[in-house]
Amino acid sequence: MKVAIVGASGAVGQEFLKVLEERNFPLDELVLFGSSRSAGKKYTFKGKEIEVKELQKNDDFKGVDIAFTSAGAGISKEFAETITKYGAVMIDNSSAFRMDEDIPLVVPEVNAADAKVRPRGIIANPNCTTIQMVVALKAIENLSHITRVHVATYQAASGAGAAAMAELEQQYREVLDGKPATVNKFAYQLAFNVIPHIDVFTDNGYTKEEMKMYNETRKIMHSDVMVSATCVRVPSLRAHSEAVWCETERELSLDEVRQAFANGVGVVLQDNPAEKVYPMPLFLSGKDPVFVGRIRKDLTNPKGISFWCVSDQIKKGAALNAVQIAEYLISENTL
Ligand code: L14
Repeated sequence: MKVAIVGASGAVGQEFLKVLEERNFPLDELVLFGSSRSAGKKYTFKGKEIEVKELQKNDDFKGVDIAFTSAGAGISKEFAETITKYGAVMIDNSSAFRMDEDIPLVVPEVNAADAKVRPRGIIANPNCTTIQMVVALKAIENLSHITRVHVATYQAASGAGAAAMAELEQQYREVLDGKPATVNKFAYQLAFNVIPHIDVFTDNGYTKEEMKMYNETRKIMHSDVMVSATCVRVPSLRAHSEAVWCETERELSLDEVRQAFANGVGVVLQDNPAEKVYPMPLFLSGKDPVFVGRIRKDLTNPKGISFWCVSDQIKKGAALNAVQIAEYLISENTL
C-alpha cells in the first residue's frame, strides 16, 4: 500500500501525517508532495524522515494506491489527471469536484457505499461544516425524515489554513500590546471580533460556504432537505461549532432524540446543562467525534429540534474523514 499526501505542509496535510500514524493506517510507503516552496522540507512519520517532493506533471503517481489531496481547488483540478492516470484513488479535500455528478461526496457515517462508484477515480471530501452537521443529522434522519434545517456556524480560524491560525494568535498579541493588528488572511481583524463572511458572496446574498451546506448536505444524505445557513468566522483556533435547528416529518420526543444522538455513529453526547456540560471548541480540538449538546424542542415549531454541535475542523472536518473513507475502501476490498 503506497499512500501520497498532496499539500503535505499545510494544516490539513500535517494532520494527515498525524491521523495516519495515530490510526496505524496499513501503509508500506508514504510519499509527500507540495509546491516548489515546500519541496525539500522534511517531516517525520513513524520515526522516519520523509522529504517533500515538488508536485509536477510527471509519472510520480505510478504505483500510488491512495492520494490524499489538500492543496486547494485549483491544484486539485490541475493535477487530477496526473494523480489518477495510473489508478491511484484521489480523495480530494478541496471544493473542486464535490458537486460533480460523477464524483461521490462521502461521509462514511452517512453514505460510505457511495465511495464504491467513482468513474473518475476521485472521491470528494465534503466541506468541514457540512461533514460535522450531517454526522449529527444522520442520527435524527434515522428517526424521521428531516425536511428543513437552519444553521448558524461559528467557524474557527483553522478553516483558512495554518497561516490564518498564526495570524489570529499574532493579532491577539498585537492588540494587547497596543499595536495595530496584522490583517492578511481574513477580511477584517478576527481577534476580539466575529466576521459573518466565509468564502465569497454569490448572487442570492449567501456566501459560497453557506451554499455548500445547502448543496452538499442534500447530496451526501440523498435528501431533498432544505438548508439555510449563516456561516460566521469566530476567533477560536481549530474546532467549528454550529447552532442547528431542524424540522422533521414526524414530531419527535426529546428522549428519543437524545437516545438517537447517544447511539449515533461518530457522535458523542455532551448534554447536561445542570452540570454545565455542553460541547466547546476550546476543549474538543484534536478529538475525533462530533460532539452534540444543548438539545431542545424548538419553541416555534412542534416538529422542530434545536441542538449545538462541535467538531475539530482539521480532523473530522478534513483529514480524519478522508482517512476513514480510505479505511472503508480497504475494508470493502474496493481500492
Ligand atoms: O470548502 O475558510 O473546503 O473556513 C473549507 C474551509 C472553504 C473555506 C472548503 C474556511 C473550505 C473554509
